[in-house]
Amino acid sequence: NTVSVVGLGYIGLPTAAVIASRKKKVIGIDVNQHAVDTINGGRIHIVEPELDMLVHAAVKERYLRATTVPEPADVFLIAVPTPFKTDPEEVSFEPDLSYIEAACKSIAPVLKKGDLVILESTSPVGTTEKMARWLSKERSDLSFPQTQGENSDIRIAYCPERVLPGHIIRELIENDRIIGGLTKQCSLAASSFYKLFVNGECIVSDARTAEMAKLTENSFRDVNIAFANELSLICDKFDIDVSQLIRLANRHPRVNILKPGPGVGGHCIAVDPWFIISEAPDESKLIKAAREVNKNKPDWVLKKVQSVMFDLASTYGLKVTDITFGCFGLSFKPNIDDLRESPAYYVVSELSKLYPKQVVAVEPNVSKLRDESINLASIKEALGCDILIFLVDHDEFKELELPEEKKAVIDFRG
Ligand code: SAJ
Repeated sequence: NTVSVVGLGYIGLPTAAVIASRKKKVIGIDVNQHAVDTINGGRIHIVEPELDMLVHAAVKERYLRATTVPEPADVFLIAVPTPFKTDPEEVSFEPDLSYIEAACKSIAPVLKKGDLVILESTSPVGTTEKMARWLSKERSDLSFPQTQGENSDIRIAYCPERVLPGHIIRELIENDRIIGGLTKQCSLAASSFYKLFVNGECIVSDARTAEMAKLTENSFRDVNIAFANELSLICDKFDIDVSQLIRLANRHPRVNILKPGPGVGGHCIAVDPWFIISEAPDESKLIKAAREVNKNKPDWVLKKVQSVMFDLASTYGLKVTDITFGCFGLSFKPNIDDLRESPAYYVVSELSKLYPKQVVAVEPNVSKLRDESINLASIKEALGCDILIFLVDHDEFKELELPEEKKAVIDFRG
């Protein structure tokens, strides 16, 4: 049996490599010629622990091969991006399914009777049904699960990815999977496919529930982080240490509050709730409010830093243009190099625009930045600044000895 993985990004490539490591023939498809060439050379174009070794071995042993043109296979696994179309004012969001539609169009000509097509990309509810429609429209044969039920000639399922960046390979194998077939036979086919490489349980559901489950998991986390972030604003007003407060409240057997921070970053939690909100705006008021709390947090952080700066200026009789800022952390969460949608990066970048030459940033996981307006520095250099701002709880920062005479320390990560 041959497996074709469409989209060789953060999810598709690790999945292709893990399946290939089970000695299955895998054809990876991507529109990006550079990614295809890199992979065929046994190398990778993204950063993820263990992935380089896995891809290198799979390509060398000829189980994995990448191409830009789809070829016949028995299973097609679609893992392409589903971004959001944002209007210039950022007031409305609309899911952009064009990559899924393009993937369907590209594989339709090579599909044959008995093939299994699985969608893994995070998608609004109803997308798998749309995918089936797109596929049948492209093929002259109209037999697909919605109209033909179990008589359809191909099987279609939605099975969301749920892996944590930084631990993708382990979680791909160990996590339970939700299997959402368009029919019972579709679910059974998808379930037996995942059992090839998944040690977790494969739990059968239906396509719509599986789509909603993925959105629910990330919205749950967003809402819970928003609660912690809202508490941090309230505590600031009451002059209470929010970290200590949460530690105490969490001693209650049924309370488990997450950690506040400068905001929510990454390309999943800050985006996925919109897939629910945009389709059910009247019903998802709490999810929307939580998203707004998290989205507004970086600007609150920026204002907080400025108010500390003005206090410092008046207390020490300093000029604002003489005060220096040492910022600790740029990535969207601890111990990774990923800067996408990072609130820490946003704060440092805005601060650097306001006070050029007064801001330095330490990011132990990144050696070079594209944005030249941010000045990277060593821990030692940053510790020498007037205001120390902790934005990411990297391991390197936890054991720091702060200079005794420090004018101001602002810790947004507890
Ligand atoms: N964060 C806080 N406080 C917390 C926890 C997280 O401020 O207590 C912040 C982080 O600093 C970061 C953001 O939230 O900026 C998101 O980080 P994360 O570790 O919660 O999640 P991601 O985006 O790395 O991965 C999530 C995971 N989803 C869940 O845990 C429900 C992962 O399992 C998903 O596969 C992934 O999204 C995805 O691809 O959807």
